[in-house]
Amino acid sequence: MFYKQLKEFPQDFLWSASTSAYQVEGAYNEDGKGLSIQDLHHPTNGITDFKVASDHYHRFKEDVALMAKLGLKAYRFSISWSRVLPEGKGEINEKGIEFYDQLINELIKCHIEPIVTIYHFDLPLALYNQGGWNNRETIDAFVEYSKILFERFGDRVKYWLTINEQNVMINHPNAMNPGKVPTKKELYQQCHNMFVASAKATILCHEIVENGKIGPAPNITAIYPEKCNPSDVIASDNWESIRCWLYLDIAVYGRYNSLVWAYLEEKGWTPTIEEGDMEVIEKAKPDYLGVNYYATATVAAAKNDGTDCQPRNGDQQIMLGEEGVYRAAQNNYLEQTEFGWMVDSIGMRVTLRRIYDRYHLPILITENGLGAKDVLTEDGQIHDDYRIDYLKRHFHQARLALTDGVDLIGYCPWSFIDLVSTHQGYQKRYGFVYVDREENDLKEMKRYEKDSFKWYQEVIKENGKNL
Ligand code: BGP
Repeated sequence: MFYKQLKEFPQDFLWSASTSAYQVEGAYNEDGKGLSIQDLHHPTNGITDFKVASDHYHRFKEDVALMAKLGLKAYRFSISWSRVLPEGKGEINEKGIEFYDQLINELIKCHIEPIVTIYHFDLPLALYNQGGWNNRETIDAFVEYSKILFERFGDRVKYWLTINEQNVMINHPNAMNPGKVPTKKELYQQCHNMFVASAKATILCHEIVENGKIGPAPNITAIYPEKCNPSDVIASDNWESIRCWLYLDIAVYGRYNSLVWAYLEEKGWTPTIEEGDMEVIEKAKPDYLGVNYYATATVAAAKNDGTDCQPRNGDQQIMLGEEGVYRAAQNNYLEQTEFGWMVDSIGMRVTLRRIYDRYHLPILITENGLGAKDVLTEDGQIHDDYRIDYLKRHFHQARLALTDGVDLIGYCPWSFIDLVSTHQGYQKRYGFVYVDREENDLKEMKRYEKDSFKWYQEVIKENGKNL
């Protein structure tokens, strides 16, 4: 649809940016922090581990000052579970609480709304060693941990996100399981346990945090059929339900997606649902939906002949296909980033429209951005015009989605500052702020504003009116 005029971004639009604790903080074993599963990460191919990261733990004041200079209205970050509870439960590490207290106070002082993700991929190692999400006691630990956060920070933090990309943790389990990779049956049990945990945290947030708003933050994307062949459409529906709707249907409607349930039954992967689980899940009502969006996916009908799953390296955006369910296909209408992720700004509008149409809840884009090999010039500049171009196109589509009627409340590009990419360390950078370090040479970690920093600063200043 062509519009004569596009809607303005609302005055209180949350122009934001994202990070996550283990990718940005460093200080992995300081001030009483317990280890998380990410701290076991051993560098491969010269890629850094997460031990020092961007040293935000020690430089948060300088970083918040940069956020203020950028003009951010909000900042999405995650809390490290094992910094607050070194064993995942039990004794609180007051030093950990102190760090987040200071960070939150600094943000508030700069009029930046904190948006907190409770759990972003960094399960405490102690819990992992006791079975992790296979063990229902992890549900109780998550609830205990969430309660501490709501009680300690709920007076200042009003926007909460339960679990980052639960769907990625289930569909791409390698990075979350330093030991043995769980079977699919185990993964869907873990998935169910996480559903119960988030539901309990959602209910608790509403009880404890005055005017608190809480929602999930899965990685959602529209799935396209390769052709208008109806069998391709069936395959794209299959994958869209398995990858996306399962997670949001549970959160919003409190029920398992019927297509996914049929799939789980067929595979013998249905989870054990204990008495009371579905009541809790149904009772928990999110206030908004966090959505991480990077790229659409295109699929073709499964052949079910043993060749549907491609033996190549997948990551959270690169599909492998699944025998008898769908095959990965090429989309020749789209470009790719240098790391092989599809670039599809219009696909973001498609995704937002589908989500809003299905759930009618406010949407916060909790992640979206371009990972690239940035270059620091001798005179301290980073000319990331490719990132500006990427974001400009996506922001424009966000505005179109807003004009389409989607209740979009904010946008948190990934990432505020360079941080450790999950697979490519500092070779793949996302930030508005450059951090001068290499994979294994920490240098001084000086911060530099990229060209995209200045561009985003303007966008925020004029409330996106030229997008
Ligand atoms: C999302 C994760 C983030 C972040 C981002 C970029 O899936 O929620 O933690 O890492 O993807 O991905 P990568 O770091 O692999 O480039």
